[in-house]
Amino acid sequence: MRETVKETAEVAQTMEDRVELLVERVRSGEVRALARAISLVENESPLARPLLSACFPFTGQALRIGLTGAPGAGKSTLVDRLSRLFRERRQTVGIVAVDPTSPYTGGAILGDRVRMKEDLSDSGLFVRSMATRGALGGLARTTADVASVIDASGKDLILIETVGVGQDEVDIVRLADLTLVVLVPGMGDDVQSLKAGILEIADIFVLNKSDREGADRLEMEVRAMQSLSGVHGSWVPPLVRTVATTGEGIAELAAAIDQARAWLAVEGRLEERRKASWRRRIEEMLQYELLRELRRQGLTDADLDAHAARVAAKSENPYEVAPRFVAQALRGDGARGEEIDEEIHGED
Ligand SMILES: Nc1nc2c(ncn2[C@@H]2O[C@H](COP(=O)(O)OP(=O)(O)OP(=O)(O)O)[C@@H](O)[C@H]2O)c(=O)[nH]1
Ligand SMILES: [Mg+2]
Repeated sequence: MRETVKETAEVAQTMEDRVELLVERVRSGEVRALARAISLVENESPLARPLLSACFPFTGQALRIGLTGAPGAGKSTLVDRLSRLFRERRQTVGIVAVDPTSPYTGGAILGDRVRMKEDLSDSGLFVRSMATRGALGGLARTTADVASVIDASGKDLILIETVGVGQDEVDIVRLADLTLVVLVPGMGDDVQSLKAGILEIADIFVLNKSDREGADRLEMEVRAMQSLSGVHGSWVPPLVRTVATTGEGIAELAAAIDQARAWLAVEGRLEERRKASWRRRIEEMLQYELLRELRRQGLTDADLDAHAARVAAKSENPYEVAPRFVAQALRGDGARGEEIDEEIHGED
């Protein structure tokens, strides 16, 4: 009954009022409102941008911790353990798990392996698994925005789990304040085969499954490699051995996180990181907004396909087409494919 009244009222309100109301509910800790707000962001609803804009003033409080590592390294188990420990300390926690989606089948490869379970009795813990459907603006951007909404809900910590396989994942961890790279023994030359980018962003190395054979060797390899990097200035990424399934080493890992947090808190280091992250994000936002504006002016996927076909056939020059699109978007006079065709091909 109450819900019906509320919803009827919502429909009658302007978009701004609806967004404002939703943000209020998110901030008051209403789990359903938070889930709904995230869905709006994930689905790129027209409400997403005003919603994110309204959330923005309330963000920046949470510490964002990214966890990355090979499939099955134990990231979810670690996140589960860590979040329980943080909750015991009365810290509120948000969890975002990014499941990679096969670009070929559109199905989640690892979807059912996420082990974190939302404790429904605990309002201080919020878990969201992101289905990655190859959204328009890129996975990293959507993940950042989802984290912002959770941030606005007042969580102290946000744990972002992502499988470290490609550039997208590097981008995702780059939006974290602090990055944990999870390694496991017995995966052959796995230290060597790890992407350089992933290693550079590691603030803490977690050697999980250290109950397995090869943990000593892995530790030696990481230490050897570490001495070559030194990208973090005065911070030497510690190496923490864990057995996520039993909880061994989790207290040490939390202590390492505390130390990293303390290190970040001085000399404007956290601000510096966030500034770098925003620099990238603003650029991405500009790209996204430009494409959005072109689409709003009528540019369709079919138009883009047609241009791609002509460019591939060498009958059109992309270095002429792209700047013309941009110029038209800025003039706001409609960047339809045909108009550009006319401009390019009309005279002959
Ligand atoms: N022996 C051992 N097994 C572990 C440990 N940590 C996790 N596992 C097991 O490893 C498997 C994968 O764990 P997950 O936590 O799902 O790993 P993940 O990295 O989140 O996996 P994806 O999200 O699918 O990439 C599970 O069967 C866990 O029980 C550990 O420290 N030791
Ligand atoms: Mg997982």
